[in-house]
Amino acid sequence: MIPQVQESDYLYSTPKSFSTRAIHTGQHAEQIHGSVNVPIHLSTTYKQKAPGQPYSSFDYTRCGNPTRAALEECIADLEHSNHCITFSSGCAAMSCIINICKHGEQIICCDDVYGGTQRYMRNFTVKNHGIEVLFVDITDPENVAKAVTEKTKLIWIETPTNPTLKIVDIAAVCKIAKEKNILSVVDNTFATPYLQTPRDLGADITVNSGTKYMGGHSDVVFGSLTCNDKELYDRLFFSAKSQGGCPSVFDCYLIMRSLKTLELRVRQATKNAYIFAKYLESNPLVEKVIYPGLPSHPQHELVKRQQRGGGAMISFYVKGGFEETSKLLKALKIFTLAESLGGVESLIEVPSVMTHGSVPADVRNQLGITDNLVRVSIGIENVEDLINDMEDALKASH
Ligand code: P1T
Repeated sequence: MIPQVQESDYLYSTPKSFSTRAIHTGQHAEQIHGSVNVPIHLSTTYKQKAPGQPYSSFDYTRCGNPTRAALEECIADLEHSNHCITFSSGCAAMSCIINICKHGEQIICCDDVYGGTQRYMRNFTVKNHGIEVLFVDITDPENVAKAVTEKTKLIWIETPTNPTLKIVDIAAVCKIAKEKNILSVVDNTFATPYLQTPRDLGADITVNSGTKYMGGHSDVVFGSLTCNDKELYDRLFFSAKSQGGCPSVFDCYLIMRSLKTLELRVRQATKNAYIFAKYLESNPLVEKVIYPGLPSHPQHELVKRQQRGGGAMISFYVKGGFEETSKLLKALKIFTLAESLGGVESLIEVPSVMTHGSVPADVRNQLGITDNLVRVSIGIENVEDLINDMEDALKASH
């Protein structure tokens, strides 16, 4: 039986004119031929009238490009921000931000954070750059207040977290950060600007792996950051252009194209995920379901306060261990066993040996990233087909 649902069950509110802004902001008809779509400007360099006098603001594509500028204007608008910088990956956006910290300073990072973010912080930020990183359970804002020292320069928030879908109270943590003059960053990859706008809750910087929902078709690796403050933007832009992780112009075009359907995709995937999570909860071969949109999530009230819906990521524990989990993954026909998330197709993975394999084993165990924890990214397929696929595979695994 497919659970029957109403829109208000899985979407709590909607951002104003989201699709209108996604389709139009920064994307004006081109002046010479009237092309409706923003052209792909492949030129790496720009002719100048005289030395130091370019025709417009562009002189070299690593530092700026007309296609990219159109996209950046659009993303800034969707994230309720004044400025945006785009990157060749989410990790490039992350390292650009972290690299504005200096030797001897300190970062507080939520403990359950994407494995790649942890890898960068543990290996480069700490070991090579001499910046201390404290991994703290910041789902309790009190823990942030306790961890802050005079050296703290940045608080890194990811919410919902990857992969255990814990929720950080953005407003509460950013308030502490603001009082102490510390920069706050929110990785908004899982929620997307459609379901959550951290800037409205006091975050200084929002970062996204556009590889996920923004791109939405598992065919572009991309990242972005947004902020409001011009002086902060200038520091971040200096970091970005110096490190050189700018995105390809063709990828910018693909992301711009995908953003136009972000609302439609996220709405459908969220609806599917809510139905799918309810189904999982009813299956006796599933030990526990973690889905922010269900009342069983310990922070569901906070989710309803700070997100516009539960999103399309679900984690669950399969009854048994790695053997049952492996059998389940083998038996699935529609879900694809693969890392990443946010595409139109449903993906499934085992974080302990895939996305979070680089996290030390003791830290994984402490966070509950065990070998029977499975993470699914629900796509926009027919949800009945997804449920039937999972039902058959669960039966085959036990
Ligand atoms: O892959 P990249 O575009 O560099 O994005 C890194 C990243 C940043 N932040 C979050 C919350 C992420 O989930 C990721 C990438 N995550 C996966 C590939 C994954 O399967 O979880």
